[in-house]
Formats: sequence, C-alpha cells, structure tokens
Amino acid sequence: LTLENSIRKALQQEEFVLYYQPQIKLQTGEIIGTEALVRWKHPTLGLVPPGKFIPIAEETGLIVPLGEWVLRTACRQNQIWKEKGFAPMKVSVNLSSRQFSKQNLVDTVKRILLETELDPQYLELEITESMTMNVEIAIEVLGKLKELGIQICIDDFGTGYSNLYYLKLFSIDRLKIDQSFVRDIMTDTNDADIVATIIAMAHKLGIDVIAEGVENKDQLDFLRSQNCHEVQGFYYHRPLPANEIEQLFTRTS
Ligand code: G
Ligand code: G
Ligand code: MN
Ligand code: NA
Repeated sequence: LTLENSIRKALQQEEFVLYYQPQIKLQTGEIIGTEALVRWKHPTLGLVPPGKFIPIAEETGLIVPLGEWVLRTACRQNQIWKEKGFAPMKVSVNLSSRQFSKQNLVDTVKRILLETELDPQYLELEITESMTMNVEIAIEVLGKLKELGIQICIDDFGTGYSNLYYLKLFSIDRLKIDQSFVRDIMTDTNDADIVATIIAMAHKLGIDVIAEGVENKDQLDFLRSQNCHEVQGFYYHRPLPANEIEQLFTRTS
C-alpha cells in the first residue's frame, strides 16, 4: 500500500483524530481558544504526527477531503463544548494552500458552519504566508470568508515571503508569531527585537497577536513585558485529546 492509499483508507476508516492545544490570554491566564491539530491513529504504527502525512496529503490533493474532515470535526467539537456548558471559545483550524485555492472553500466552510450550528465568530482559519496564491483570488476568498463572520489568522508569522504585504491587502484578525522566533528569545537579541516589533506592530494595527512555542517562564515574562496578548505552548499545555483538554475548561452553567 502506498502512503497515498493508506491515507485514503485511513479517511474511510476514520483513523484520524484531532488534538487541541489551549491558547491562553496572558493577562488573566484563561483559555480563550484552542488550535486543532490532526494526528493519525494508525492501527500498527500508533500516533503518527502530521509532519509525516500532511505533505503527502498536500501533494496528492487528499488534503482537501482530510481538511474538510478536520474542519467539520473541530467545529462540531467546539459546538459540543459550548452545549456542555463550557465558556464559548474560538477553535483555530490550519488550512493548506491547496484547500485555499479550491473553488468551493467558502461554500464548504459555510455548509460546515450550518451543519454544526457553530457560531461563525468561534471559528478561526490559520493561513500561512508560504501559500503561493494568486493575490486577486486570495482577496476575493478572504473577503468572502470574512463575510461569513469567521476570523482569519496568519500562522507562522515572520517566516513567509510577503508578511507585510498580506497585512496591507487583507483584513486579518490575528498574527501568530512563529515559534522559531520565540525559541531563542532569551539568547538571541535579534529574535527578541523581531518579536517585540511584531507585537508592537500588531498593537498599532489593532489586531490580536499570539506567540506560539512558549516553553518556559523566561519567554513568558519577556512576552508579558511586551504586552503580547496571547500565548500557546508546552509551558502551559501540549496538544491534548478532546476528553483531556475538557478537564481544563471552566463551566458557565
Ligand atoms: O501538531 P504538530 O505540532 O505536530 O503540527 C505540525 C504541523 O502540522 C504544523 O505545521 C501544523 O500547522 C500542521 N498541521 C496540523 N494539523 C493540521 C491540519 O489539520 N491541517 C493542516 N493543513 N496542517 C496541519
Ligand atoms: O505550524 P503550526 O503553528 O500549526 O504548528 C503548531 C505545531 O507546534 C504543532 O506541531 C505543535 O505540537 C507544536 N508546538 C506547540 N507548542 C509548542 C512548544 O511549546 N514547543 C514546540 N517545540 N512545539 C510546539
Ligand atoms: Mn497553526
Ligand atoms: Na506556526
């Protein structure tokens, strides 16, 4: 069986699962959202990380059905949490460029929102700058996605080619500072300066900013000193299965 066929079969047999990593508001320490991260529960290989199958799914186009499954599962789970009485929060879903350039992305998102009854304000799509997309199409698609009432975040901010150009062209709700900048924040003054500058820019532009890959208290203190809004990383929590992350949520009813 080729990897491509294995992925196809895994989709049919529902071997994929979503893990969720908490996103924390720095000022209060509360969980304000989660990022959905796909894993493959392989019957013999165990839990396979996305790095091992997402690139092949992207090459073969299987990312489109897989991505749709991810989106539906994440939206449904988020709505279930709300119905269970947990404080409503956003779920962030990673989008591949292959999905983004698909004609029917907007319809797919719309249909899944209707199907799962999730309030659009609680869905965020993470796009990366490495997405080699046609600018006119991107403007149109992002505009239509925004009209649905969902949020858009630029993932891996700082590593792409056209960061600032994107900010100029699109209405973006949030920037996620790439973990490669956060990692050496305490030892590399360039990285510290870059992170501080991205945070300051986000403040000026009036958009949210989240730092990912936060692993220790020193990094956290630095981000706090720069008034970074939100953080995500192993210092707080690793990505967790739905039933485990639930233990961390607060009930409102
Ligand atoms: O979960 P982990 O930290 O191992 O993720 C590794 C990479 O896989 C990250 O770049 C992440 O964005 C990507 N990834 C995880 N889940 C998804 C998904 O559902 N869709 C896409 N396109 N990428 C994902
Ligand atoms: O590209 P994207 O931002 O979607 O990737 C998220 C990836 O980062 C996931 O693979 C997740 O497991 C990983 N991740 C999340 N928090 C941390 C962290 O604190 N340290 C490291 N090294 N990786 C992290
Ligand atoms: Mn991401
Ligand atoms: Na990232």
